Amino acid sequence: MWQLYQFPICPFSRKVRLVLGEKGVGYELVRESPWTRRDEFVDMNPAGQTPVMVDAGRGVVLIDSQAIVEYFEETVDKAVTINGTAAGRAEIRRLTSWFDMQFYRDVTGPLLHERLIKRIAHRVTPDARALREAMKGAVGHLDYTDYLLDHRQWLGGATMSLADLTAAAHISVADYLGGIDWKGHEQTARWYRGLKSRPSFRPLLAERMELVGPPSHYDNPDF
Ligand SMILES: N[C@@H](CCC(=O)N[C@@H](CS)C(=O)NCC(=O)O)C(=O)O
Repeated sequence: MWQLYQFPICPFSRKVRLVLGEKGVGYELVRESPWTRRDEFVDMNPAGQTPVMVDAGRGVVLIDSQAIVEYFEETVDKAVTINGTAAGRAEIRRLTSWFDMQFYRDVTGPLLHERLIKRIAHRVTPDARALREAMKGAVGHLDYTDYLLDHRQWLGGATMSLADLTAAAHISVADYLGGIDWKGHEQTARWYRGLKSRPSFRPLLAERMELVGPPSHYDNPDF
């Protein structure tokens, strides 16, 4: 049985969980708080980052969300998430990387640092300026997803793909942390409502971190 080392609002773990959910791969959750740098976890992943997936029975350890999802793309036929032509797959990979790098740098990373890690690990209050910057960054990113969805049915093209699951993973964490102002982003909100109602998404929306809760609209599939 696979075990996934993660914490509930890690966007990279959510990306993996959405892919596993779509593909119907079973796994057990193991709670890990990477900011504590637990020795046994750092021994397993020298980067000390979540997610990590382990199949102890077969001696397989997978590290890094992209490496993990590509492993399951290669080994599970159901629900291909990097699909289409070579050019189409390149576009899916570009957008996946866009959310994992740029969106994380501008939005998810600062929000996690300010609202969660500072509170839980350092017991200090968030920096209001950094929070404002992250929320401003989210507006710019959602303007871009609105633009993409004006031209395509899904972010990466005509069918749902890893680009959508990755974007939704990051946006869901930013939304949990109160960093998304949905006003004026109807295209993205409509797309996100569709993803939120998928069976792969529902368990994620039900989970909570200690000390830091989401706004009331967060798990409403119609919002
Ligand atoms: N490239 C990695 C990034 C993983 C990552 O940054 N995870 C965060 C939690 S969401 C983490 O463990 N941060 C702790 C650290 O970087 O020390 C992936 O895609 O898995």
